[in-house]
Amino acid sequence: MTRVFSGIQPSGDLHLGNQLGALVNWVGMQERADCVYCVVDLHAMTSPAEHDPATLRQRTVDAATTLLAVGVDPERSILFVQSHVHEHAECTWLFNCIAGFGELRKQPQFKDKSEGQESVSVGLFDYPVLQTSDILLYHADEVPVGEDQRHHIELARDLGQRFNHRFGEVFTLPKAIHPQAAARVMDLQEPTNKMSKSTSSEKGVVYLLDDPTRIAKKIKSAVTDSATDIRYDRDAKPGVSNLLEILAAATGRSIEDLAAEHDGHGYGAFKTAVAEAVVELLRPIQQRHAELAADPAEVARLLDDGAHRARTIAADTLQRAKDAMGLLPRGAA
Ligand code: ATP
Ligand code: LTN
Repeated sequence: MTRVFSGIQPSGDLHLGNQLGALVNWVGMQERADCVYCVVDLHAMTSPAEHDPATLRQRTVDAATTLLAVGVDPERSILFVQSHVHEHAECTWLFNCIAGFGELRKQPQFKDKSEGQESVSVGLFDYPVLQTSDILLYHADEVPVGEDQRHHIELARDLGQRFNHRFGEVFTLPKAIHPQAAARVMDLQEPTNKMSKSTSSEKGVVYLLDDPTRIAKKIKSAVTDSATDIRYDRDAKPGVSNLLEILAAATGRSIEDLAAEHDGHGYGAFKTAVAEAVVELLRPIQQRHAELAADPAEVARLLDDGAHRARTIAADTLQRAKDAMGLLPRGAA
């Protein structure tokens, strides 16, 4: 069976963009593949801003709970927290010794995130090597990610190939897949920017756990334009188009149908319809989240089981890699 691996950083509360752009696909892929999903807390420590320990810990539990709530099934898939499987950090050292300084320095995400920063950690520089370990330890065939991660997956392929060439076949070379998103969700206040966890104003972001009143308020104050027609045109009408796209993804109907139905009735009624659809979409997720959050021991048990199953795979791969590289096996001389 195809093995799928993906990870999400606990760098903020998950929002409608994450759900429609990525998590819906994570859940759907469980039907056809053997899926391993990871809350990548070690990656979240690399952001240029100093991280707050209590916040990191809370966000890690929240992200895992939300993944369970949206439908990641711990029976069928492996769901775990990256730092619970120490093989990721150890394998990163092995890859550090075959990765080139030059190829890491050129990584677009590193260039973006380090530019203009007063101090940049070695962790941020090494981020893609840790991501390589995440993927290669599980022999992943497919890695569903956003377009922005393309270079990181290419690096994982390059490092895997280099390793296999020098030391013998240990790693499977993965390929990035970019499943069609249910929607590319833009910020409600600045509809030309994507909705993002690390945004400056929460007003433009619908969080998966926002209550119905807050969801309605945010959608009703979404920036549109001074006209009144409802049609899909990302350039001329970014705000209205974003709402149409959200409504289509939330109801499973086509954008054309919805535009035809709502055109001529004004933005107010249209926004009410979008708000109702989003509230209905999130209701079951919020219900399931509340049940899980009321039972932290159960969440801890599920994550412990996930770490155990992940580790069985990762430890085996790491041992083969260490042997291949000539590290002396324990107990041998
Ligand atoms: P950050 O602000 O830390 O970059 P983010 O909210 O933009 O966070 P990521 O952690 O980069 O999200 O992405 C997690 C997944 O969610 C990725 O697969 C990404 O493509 C998807 N995603 C994030 N934001 C959106 C969005 N607005 N629309 C559609 N998909 C999105
Ligand atoms: N860098 C990714 C998160 C991530 C990941 C991974 C994704 C870390 N390790 C392994 C896929 C596979 C991001 O920021 N979206």
